[in-house]
Amino acid sequence: MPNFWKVVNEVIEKSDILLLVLDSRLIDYTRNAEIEKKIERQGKKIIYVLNKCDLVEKDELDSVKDEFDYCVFMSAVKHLGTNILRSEIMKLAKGQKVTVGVLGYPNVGKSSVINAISGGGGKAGTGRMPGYTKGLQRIKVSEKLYMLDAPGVLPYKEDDEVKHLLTGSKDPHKAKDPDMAAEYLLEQFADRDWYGIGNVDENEYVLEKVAQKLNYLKKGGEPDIKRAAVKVIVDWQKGNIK
Ligand SMILES: Nc1nc2c(ncn2[C@@H]2O[C@H](COP(=O)(O)OP(=O)(O)OP(=O)(O)O)[C@@H](O)[C@H]2O)c(=O)[nH]1
Ligand SMILES: [Mg+2]
Repeated sequence: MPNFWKVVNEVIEKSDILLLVLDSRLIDYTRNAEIEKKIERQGKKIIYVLNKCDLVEKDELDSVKDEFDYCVFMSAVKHLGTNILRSEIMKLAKGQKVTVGVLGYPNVGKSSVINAISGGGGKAGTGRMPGYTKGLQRIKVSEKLYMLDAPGVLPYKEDDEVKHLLTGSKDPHKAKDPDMAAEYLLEQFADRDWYGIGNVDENEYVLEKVAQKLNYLKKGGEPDIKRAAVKVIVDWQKGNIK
């Protein structure tokens, strides 16, 4: 993982406007007060981009709108919000040439947002696994608009694997303990019954039922909990379950 403050400071310094990209499913998780303060202290403007909004219900989003001064709901993959975001940027830029830096957790869709704004063409590399973007990259969108794509960064003091798995900042295959994050999702959204396991009794273990349902069995027929947990998190990160 690249050095957090080194990346953040460099992007802030080189930018006139900052896009802070958040995951619409986990807004509070992916917000970072320290970065916000730092940008404000430097008198630079922030636009919050609530990306992956295709993965949440609209009424959920309406209720968070008031939390932000400038925010745009966006789906970089479905091209929702692209024009609004571009016009918000140009409004703040007041017709001047601007550099817009893009910051956020790994895998929230920073590079995808840049590509959407650039009108496709895939100028910024994107990938399913967190940690795709390696170094700072300057991308010309138009004569007046330049964007800085940065690697995703996690605050140092954070060492919360569950959070990193839920936000897509960590590859579930490399998780020490994927069970906790998977259980959290399955319990939090039990009503959605993603894997068709039906009701889970108190004395049953939800991941065990998922493993059985998916036919993930170890030699001897025991359910492969870990494999099921990784599958649940991968599905969540990819937006296959929502
Ligand atoms: N459903 C959905 N998926 C998205 C959206 N935006 C990006 N993704 C997916 O999220 C994954 C990460 O996208 P990237 O643009 O590479 O994310 P990033 O923040 O640049 O990631 P790093 O460079 O690794 O920090 C990719 O699989 C994208 O297809 C969106 O609006 N909706
Ligand atoms: Mg990237």
